[in-house]
Amino acid sequence: MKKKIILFSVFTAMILTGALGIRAAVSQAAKPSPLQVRGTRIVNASGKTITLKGVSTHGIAWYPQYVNKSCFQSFKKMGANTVRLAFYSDDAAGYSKSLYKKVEEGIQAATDLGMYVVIDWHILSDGNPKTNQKKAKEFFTHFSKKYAGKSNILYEICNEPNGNVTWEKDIKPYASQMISLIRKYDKKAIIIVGTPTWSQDVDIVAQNPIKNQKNIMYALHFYAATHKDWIRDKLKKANQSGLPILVTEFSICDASGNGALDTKEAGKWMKLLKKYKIGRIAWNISNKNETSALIKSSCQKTGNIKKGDLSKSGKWIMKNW
Ligand code: IDC
Repeated sequence: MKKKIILFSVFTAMILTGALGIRAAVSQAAKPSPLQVRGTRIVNASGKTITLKGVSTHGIAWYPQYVNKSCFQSFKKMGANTVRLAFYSDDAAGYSKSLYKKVEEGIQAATDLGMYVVIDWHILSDGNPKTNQKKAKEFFTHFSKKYAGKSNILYEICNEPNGNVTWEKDIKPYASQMISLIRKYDKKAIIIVGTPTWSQDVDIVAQNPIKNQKNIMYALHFYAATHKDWIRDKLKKANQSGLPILVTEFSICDASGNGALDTKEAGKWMKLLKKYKIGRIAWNISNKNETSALIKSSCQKTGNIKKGDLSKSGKWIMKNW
């Protein structure tokens, strides 16, 4: 009888610790450690270097169906710890205030999964960040107020400045204003600033970065079949002078988001990013008929995406990033 009781209590204890163990794991996943910029790197609360590996949505006006938990979870299983929500700022590219809700859904989904989220103000055809700055202010006021103090939010304030735009006259003043605006509410979150020439000229920014602000990083974007040694040289130069860089967008096709893949150049990029421990976010979560789409165009699923559902670029990236 005694034996039976002992066996029973051992068994109960096992079940209990098992259940608690699972619970602990879940709640751990739900709370990513707050990030800060230290030197050229991102570290967590205990000072450990964190390399962000992420996937970016396509424009959420065009592909809102992929902004859901099951979809993000699929990429998490394949190694992603970050999701970037691309919110195009130009009216012609689908800007609409009604899409704030989609961004919020995306943040919730990523937060539930314990993932980091980059809220991306996706300027593109509106090459100068000042063009739509009024809307940008409204956007970042809304989100920084709502998510102030959450440990998993990063703000990317201007995707890719381009055209007749300079760091000194346009981007830096824009960034300074937006940083002050965000910091009114969110004192700590990492803010990522776009750089001239579609976020390539990190070397120019490194000569005159933003001063007296914490947790600021600078964007570098590449499409491996177009952007090769000369952009990697910019990255090396900027990194060596101490500029904290995050690759908030890349693919291994050409800069149109389409065309042939260049895995040789992509391999060189990955090697360099790993060496410097620079984070990287892959463009784009959709099944659009273009080679940068991570999901193959014959796949209609918007969640529970498996390796077999990925496009060629998707497969290469998930294997090699
Ligand atoms: C591309 C999309 C494509 C869309 C186009 C215009 O892949 O489907 O039609 O934008 O909105 C960027 C931009 C990113 C581009 C991508 C590929 O940040 O918005 O997406 N790209 O051209 N910079 C360099 C390349």
